[in-house]
Amino acid sequence: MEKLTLKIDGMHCGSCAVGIQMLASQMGGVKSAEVSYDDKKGTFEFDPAKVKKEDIVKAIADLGYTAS
Ligand SMILES: [Cu+2]
Repeated sequence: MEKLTLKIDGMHCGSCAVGIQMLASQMGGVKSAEVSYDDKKGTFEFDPAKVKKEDIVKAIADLGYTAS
């Protein structure tokens, strides 16, 4: 299991954070997702054999946010 912390730009309220959190936790291979609107950060725990860091970044970008 690998842990990844991303800086997430483009969130404008707490439900943005919840939306990203829900999307990420529904991805196969992602064990946990915690997104903080206040910190503009997200922490994801994932299985690198099933999902790549780039996949998570892309999924967040598809929602309209910038993860780096
Ligand atoms: Cu929002």
